[in-house]
Amino acid sequence: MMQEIYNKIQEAKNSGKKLLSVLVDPDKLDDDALKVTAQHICDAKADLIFVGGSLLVKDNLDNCIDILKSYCNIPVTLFPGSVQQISEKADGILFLSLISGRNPDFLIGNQVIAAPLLKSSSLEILATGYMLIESGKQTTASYVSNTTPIPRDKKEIAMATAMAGEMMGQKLIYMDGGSGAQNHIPAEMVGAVNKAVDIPIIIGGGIRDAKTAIEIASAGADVVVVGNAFEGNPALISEIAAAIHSI
Ligand code: 1GP
Repeated sequence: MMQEIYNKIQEAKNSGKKLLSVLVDPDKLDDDALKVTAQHICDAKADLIFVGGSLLVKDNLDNCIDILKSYCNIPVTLFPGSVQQISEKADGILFLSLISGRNPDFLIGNQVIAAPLLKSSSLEILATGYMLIESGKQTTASYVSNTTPIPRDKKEIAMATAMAGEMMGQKLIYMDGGSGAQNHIPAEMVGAVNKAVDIPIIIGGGIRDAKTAIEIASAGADVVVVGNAFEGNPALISEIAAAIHSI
C-alpha cells in the first residue's frame, strides 16, 4: 500500500515544517461554493484536504471529492464520522479510533465493519488515535459518538491517552475540539502531548485566524486543521497557509 500521505506528514515533521489541512464538509457547500473553495485551496498551496463530518445528511461525498480533485492534485483524505463515509474517490482515510472515549462502537466496532471494505480498496489507511477535547459547549462529534471529551485543563489525561494510542500502534494523534468549537485546544496541552509522543500530531477545532494557527503549530502541532472559518471566507485559506508555512 502506498504511504504517500503519511510520508508527507512524517517528512514535514522530520524537517520541522508545519502543514495546513483544509477540512471540507460535503454538506455545507453547494457545487459553486465548493469550486471557489477548491480554487483557493489550490492557489494557497494547502498541504492536505480532509473531507467528512460527524453527521452528513446529504449524499454529496463522491461529488465533493470529484470537484476538489478536478481543481488540484493535493491529496484528499477521508475524515469519516461513520462507516457510510467511505469513498474510493479519495486518496486515503484517517482510520480513526476514538481513544478519548469509552464507547466501544467508536473504539473498535465501526472499524471492524469498515476493515473488509478498506482492505479491498486502494485507499491509504492512516491509523489515527482520535481525541476529543472539551471546547466550551457540546459538539456534534461528542454528541454523535456518545463520548465525554477530555477536560481542557487536564493535559495529563491528554498526554496519557496519546501515549497509550502510540503504544497501541497508532501512527497519528488527532486532537480535536470539534467542528466550530467555541475554544481551540489550549497551546499548553498541544505542547505537552507533543512532548509525550513521537508520532505526528494533528490539531483542529475552533481555529479561525492566522495568529491562532501559528500559536498552535508553534506549540507542537504538525498539521493544523481549519474547516468552519473557511466556509464563509475561502480567501482566508491563503492567509492561514502562508502563516503556517512561515514557521
Ligand atoms: C473539526 O478539526 C476540525 O473536526 C476543524 O474544526 O471546523 O472548527 O475548523 P473547525
